[in-house]
Amino acid sequence: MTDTWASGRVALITGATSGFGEAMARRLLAAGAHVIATGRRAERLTALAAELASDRLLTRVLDVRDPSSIDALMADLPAPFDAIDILYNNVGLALGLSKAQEASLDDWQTMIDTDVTGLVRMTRAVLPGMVARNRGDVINLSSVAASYPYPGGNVYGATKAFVRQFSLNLRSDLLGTKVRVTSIEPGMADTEFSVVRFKGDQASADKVYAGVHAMSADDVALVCESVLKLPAHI
Ligand code: NDP
Ligand code: 8X3
Repeated sequence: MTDTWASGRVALITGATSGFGEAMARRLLAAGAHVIATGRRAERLTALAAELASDRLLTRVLDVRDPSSIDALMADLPAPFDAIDILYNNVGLALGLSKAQEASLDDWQTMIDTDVTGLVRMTRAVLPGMVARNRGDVINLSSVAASYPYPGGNVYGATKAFVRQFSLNLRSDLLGTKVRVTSIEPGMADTEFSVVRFKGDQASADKVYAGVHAMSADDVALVCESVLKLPAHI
């Protein structure tokens, strides 16, 4: 493969078994990057590896809510996959659409553990290497829900506001380095997001996208690709 904008770059993608993460993994791999694709569903990772059949693709089971899972991933990356310079911090989920006075506290805790604590832990695991190499892109998946509330969005929206604000604060800390942080805040995109939100209820999930020209996962990957193509000073 001839050199491209992605040649020689190493991307760690969280949530690569579906949706935005899978689309980004495909795009990065096609563009020549080395890709570490992660997620909890081992069978999806195995299928992806079999389909894409590339020695630039490494798959690893990862649960971002489990610190030991993150430690094990980071401790066991063979060269050149150990020099990560793209962190696609994509894992996140919404659970339920109940109003705050009726919502499940367990669901709230799972969203916070995943969307906030998981993303923070992944960032803390990868950032020191990027700073040491003075090279890198952190792409954090926030949402329009970070800025625009809707009934039942309560804790999900708040986790995404955290992601956006965390991204802005990271920029302050990284000023003077060539590590760039980008908060991506998509609107509605047709992925497994709503099936997860409605806990497997496909009919309720389908209603979310009925009559709407929702984005695809690859549309979002295209936006992220345009960020990754920018020179480091932008
Ligand atoms: P999907 O449900 O399609 O994908 C979510 C991915 O996250 C899956 O690969 C899932 O894999 C993984 N995941 C979930 N929990 C964990 C965990 N604990 N540890 C590791 N991996 C986990 O959703 P999207 O692709 O749509 O969402 C991606 C991100 O974009 C999320 O942060 C979401 O909040 C955000 N977003 C989505 C929008 C939309 O409309 N779709 C709009 C705006 C933002 P597995 O189950 O195998 O672990
Ligand atoms: C996902 C988009 O509008 O369903 O973050 O919250 S929305």
